[in-house]
Amino acid sequence: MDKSFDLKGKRIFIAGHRGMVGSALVRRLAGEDCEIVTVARRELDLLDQAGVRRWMEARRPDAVIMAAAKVGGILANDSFPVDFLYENLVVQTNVVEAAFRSGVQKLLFLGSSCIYPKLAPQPIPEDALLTGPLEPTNEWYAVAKIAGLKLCQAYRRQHGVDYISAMPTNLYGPGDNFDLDSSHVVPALMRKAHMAKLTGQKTLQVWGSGRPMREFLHVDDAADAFIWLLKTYSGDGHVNVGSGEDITIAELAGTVVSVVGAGAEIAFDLTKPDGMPRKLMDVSRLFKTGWRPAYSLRDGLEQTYAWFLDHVEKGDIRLGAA
Ligand code: GFB
Repeated sequence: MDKSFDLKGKRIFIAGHRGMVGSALVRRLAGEDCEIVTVARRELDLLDQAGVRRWMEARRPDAVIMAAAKVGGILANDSFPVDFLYENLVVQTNVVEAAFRSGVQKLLFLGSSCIYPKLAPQPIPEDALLTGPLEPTNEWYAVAKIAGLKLCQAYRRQHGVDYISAMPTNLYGPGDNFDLDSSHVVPALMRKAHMAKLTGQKTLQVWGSGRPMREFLHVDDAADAFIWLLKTYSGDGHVNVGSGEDITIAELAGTVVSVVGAGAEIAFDLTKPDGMPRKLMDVSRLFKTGWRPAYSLRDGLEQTYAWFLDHVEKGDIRLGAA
């Protein structure tokens, strides 16, 4: 099978274009000679199977990128298991099935590094999937994402369509969710450090022990990798997308405090969960193709903090208590 998918003149539907990943895909695709197709949530509810089928049949994109998902940090995942399992299962199934019915030949499904077992070998190779129990704080989301990548694999096997999957590591960047109850660690620590700077607060609360290790990738790098895979990859197996480097949460907190310019000391809140001890992905499958991220973590955090300040000033992000 010819592996290349030329974007020239193609109509590419980005499901979830308002989210952090979807909006990065819109920015990335703006530089390509293709038509970006999106739909507002008020016009189409992706939970509505009949509506998704009708919309897809009417718009008939050439390719689909499935970036719509119910996402959140460790506490949100742990607190709302139904939302993370049900919404993701339904939305992804509706989009993938409707894409197939309307003749879409190329589809990229986006998952997450949390699909891997809690105690997977590090760095985690793609074939560690389904070799052990999942991390309990995010198993609901993980089960949905595993079902999504398997669905794409199944369509590929049964119907010969070029449906592929990418598993990104922990992403951060412009458009992230900065709400402390539902966000991931980077926006949470950035907001807390910013508040500490404003108020002169002496300590910054970091959830858990600070010992878990995480791999971070700027969302613009992730979007670049996704488009690279869309254009060049065609295979049954999913592909890990990461930076290939990880750090402890304590180190991350120190870097965020320094980027923000806050003087606060770091304190650990042991009543909050650590989650996966480590989830560094083996990115050799991706890196062998020649792709590399552009941002260092420090540069990415600085760029994200500048975006955060801009949106605080515009009033899009409202700061309450830290
Ligand atoms: O980013 P995060 O919420 O998600 O948390 P996961 C990463 C680590 O940072 C955990 C710690 O060890 C948290 O305890 N942490 C420290 C904090 N301070 C904070 C804080 O203020 N807020 C948050 N949120 N964390 C998610 C999964 O796991 O990873 C999702 O729940 C998804 O399903 C995502 O897969 C990529 O990395 O633990």
